[in-house]
Amino acid sequence: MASKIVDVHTHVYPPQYVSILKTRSKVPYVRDTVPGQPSRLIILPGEDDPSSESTAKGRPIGPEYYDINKKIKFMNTHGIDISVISLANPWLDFLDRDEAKGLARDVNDAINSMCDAHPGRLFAFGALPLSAPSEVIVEEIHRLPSLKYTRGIIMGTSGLGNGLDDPELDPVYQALEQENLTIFLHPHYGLPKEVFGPRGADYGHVLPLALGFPLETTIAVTRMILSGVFDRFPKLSVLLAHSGGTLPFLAGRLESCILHDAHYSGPEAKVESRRSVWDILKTNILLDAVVYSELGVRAAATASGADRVLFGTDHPFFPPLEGAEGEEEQKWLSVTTNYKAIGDAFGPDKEQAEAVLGGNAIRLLRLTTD
Ligand code: 5CU
Repeated sequence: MASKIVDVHTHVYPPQYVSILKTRSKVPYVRDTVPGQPSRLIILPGEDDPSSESTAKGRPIGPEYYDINKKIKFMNTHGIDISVISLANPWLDFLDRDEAKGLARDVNDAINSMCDAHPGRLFAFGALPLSAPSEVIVEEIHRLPSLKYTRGIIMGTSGLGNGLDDPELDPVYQALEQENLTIFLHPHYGLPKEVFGPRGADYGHVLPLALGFPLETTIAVTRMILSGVFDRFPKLSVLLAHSGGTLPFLAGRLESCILHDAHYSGPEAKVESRRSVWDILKTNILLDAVVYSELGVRAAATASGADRVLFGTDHPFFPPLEGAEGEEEQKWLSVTTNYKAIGDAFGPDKEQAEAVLGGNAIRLLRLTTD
């Protein structure tokens, strides 16, 4: 039997979520700017800053962002058998604490229903009501296994507002570990725009997306490691977007800094049996292969093992610059680049390439329904 191709990094905004974005006047929002042209999706912090001419208008949003049939067409065009769909950023982070619980349930139910409409083709990562009290978050985590297709949750780097090393998150990590739900850790907030300098805006979204996103993920997961999250929750599973940002490359330096820092403090630092960064990478971390280069895929596979790297596309982001609209048959450069990177990284070792393309996801995320 031919091995299956599974996309673990692919997003959707259910229609009720888009309706909320349409009512908003602050980021995140959806705006009709030019009559006859697609609406614009404005989601990133500062993206509506009028002084940043090149990014101020966000990106066009068409049905590929909310119509699940478009996702299936995209999958068919690119030979993808199964997609693990997740709400796109900024998830539910911006909601008031009173709205978060209800919308989390609605969004998670809606995404699960999308999967139900295409049996065997779709699974899901749910979203958490992170602005609600932690009991509410934990309640939603314990409800998720009742949704037939949900295998984990997607979340950003802010946690409850203080990042992922916040001890207040322990009940959340505990519930996720208990329910065997993988965290898909995905960036959104980037880096302060000052680090990109006064000319940053001249380069469009290149600096925030190519560097801000991966560094944000790297810092967030490093804070989890340093604060002992993986020592307290040794079975926690975290899928890092964009091949872990720069973690595979910097893991050695991180481990060395830990070993040489007399001021690395806190109870976690004193535990004799502190788990090394390498151990965590090979036990708790999964890395997607959304890195667009052979070198990046090899680094991911070296750091975490080729049995822990998983193909992804980032659909519907990064469409072809021209001709995307109405051209469902057209293959996307962002996808073909990732396919090629995997093929080149493993060369004649077809087994490893097939595992990264699908086998790993099926095994690690339990992508069967019987
Ligand atoms: O292009 C972008 O801004 C994005 C985004 O916001 N989220 C994502 O997953 N990919 C690209």
